Amino acid sequence: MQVINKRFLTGLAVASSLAAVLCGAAVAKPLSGKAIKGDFGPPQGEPIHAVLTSPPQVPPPTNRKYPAKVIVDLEVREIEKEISEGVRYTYWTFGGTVPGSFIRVRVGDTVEFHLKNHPDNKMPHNIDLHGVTGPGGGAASSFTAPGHESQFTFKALNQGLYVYHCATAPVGMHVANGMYGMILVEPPEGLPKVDHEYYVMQGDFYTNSKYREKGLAAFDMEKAIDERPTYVVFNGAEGSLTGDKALKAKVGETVRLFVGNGGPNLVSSFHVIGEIFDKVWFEGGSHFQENVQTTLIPAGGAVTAEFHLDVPGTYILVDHSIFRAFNKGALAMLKAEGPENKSIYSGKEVDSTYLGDRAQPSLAAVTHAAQATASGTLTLQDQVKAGQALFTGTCSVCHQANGEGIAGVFPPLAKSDFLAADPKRALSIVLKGLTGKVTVNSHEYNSVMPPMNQLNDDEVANIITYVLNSWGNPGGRVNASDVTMARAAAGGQNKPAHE
Ligand code: HEC
Ligand SMILES: [Cu+2]
Repeated sequence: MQVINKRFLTGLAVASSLAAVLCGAAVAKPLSGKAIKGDFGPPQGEPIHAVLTSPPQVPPPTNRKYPAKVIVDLEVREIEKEISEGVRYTYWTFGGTVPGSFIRVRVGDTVEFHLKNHPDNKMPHNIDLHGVTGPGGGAASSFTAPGHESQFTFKALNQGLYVYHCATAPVGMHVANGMYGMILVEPPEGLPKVDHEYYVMQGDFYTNSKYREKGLAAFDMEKAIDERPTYVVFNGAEGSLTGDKALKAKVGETVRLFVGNGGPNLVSSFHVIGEIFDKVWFEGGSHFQENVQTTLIPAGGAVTAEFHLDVPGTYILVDHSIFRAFNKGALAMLKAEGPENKSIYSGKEVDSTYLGDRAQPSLAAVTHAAQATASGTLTLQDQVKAGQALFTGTCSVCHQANGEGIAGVFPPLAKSDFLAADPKRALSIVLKGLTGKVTVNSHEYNSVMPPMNQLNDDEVANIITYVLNSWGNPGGRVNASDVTMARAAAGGQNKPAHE
């Protein structure tokens, strides 16, 4: 688009000068005589091979005071990887990762771009870099069949942070499968030094199976057209930047995030819980805004955001379209270590009530149970472990981790006589919720439990089995088909909300 606009504007300029002087020859003169912004002349020195990095890493600054010829070698790989615990997806990638390799050049550089399409790939691909001045941003010159390589050259005339993506038909499908990344075109003087630079990019994914449904998920064109993503994630997969893989920094340091949005459909309301961006170069451009809470990143757009870390803890990166964060995966973490500063914040590590099961780095037990179910080897132990992991994020908010509840507000599940009297009733309580008077261990409750129908049948069975086998409860076991029956009895309105 940007390219087209620029052409359009140039056209306008030509047209208006034409109108002014009424002479075609006179127009050519001022245009050719003017130095083009961002053109620092021919490349100098030896050609340089660009350092490409995988997310969340960013290549080092160019530290160059002159324009050079920079050679970029980028290989397209089609690979199967996890999009969520136990869920595999076939990604199409630039450089083997989603987002693709980060490219860093200096304004005025002449970039010789080599796009390789690995022979094992099934699809043709190309690349449109938003930092390119020229039709298609390189797309027309880079169409590459599997086992082939294309080459084209461009001069990086505009500084800024730019998205690149595949533009081979069907374009939306190539982008939805992960074919996007970023190129930073540094200003002539480079960027000010900071302690950490990280590369984070959001994307929406459309699968033919439900959210977190284990197994191999395939691309779903209809959902993509309808803009109903199954996953919205940072750096290609749910949990790619949580737990041990969280971004890291120390108190007192300044962090610079290069944040892009590959789309293909959604716009991101990018926010870091517990931080304020000191500066945001919005839309990847040259101006910054200060003291920003949430910044909007268009599909195919980017921002550079900087903040100083004043207190330790875990900061949560989200798309503040918040169901995406808690129910589709758009959640990442930055862990800041260092001394507390109680005058700024009283201090607490992670707010696990806020984060639910996202506070945990892994739901491996849930994945294991799903695999065991598929192979017919599910044990009581598997169910209990999976149920415990799920209980933590779903039920513990109210019933508490130890099942004791909160007196007068949330009834206990530990040694609950109400539960023991009819364990299967608990299934419909989870599916349908519960309102009105209930008496648990001779205390009356008259409150509301919302339906938990975001859980699938396996998950409900495992949670109830865990509850029945914990805290001195009578034991017992519930399986997924019991839940299926309870759901059917509850009527069609209780279909799992996972999509
Ligand atoms: C938002 C708070 C909340 C969440 C989350 C919640 N519950 Fe409840 N639960 C309640 C309340 C309140 C009641 C009592 C409702 C009433 O007074 O009618 C209740 C009642 C129950 C009961 C029957 C009473 C008893 O103590 O035996 C069971 C069983 C139960 N919940 C299980 C669960 C399970 C399992 C989960 C997780 C899948 C869960 N609840 C999630 C609030 C919650
Ligand atoms: Cu492609």
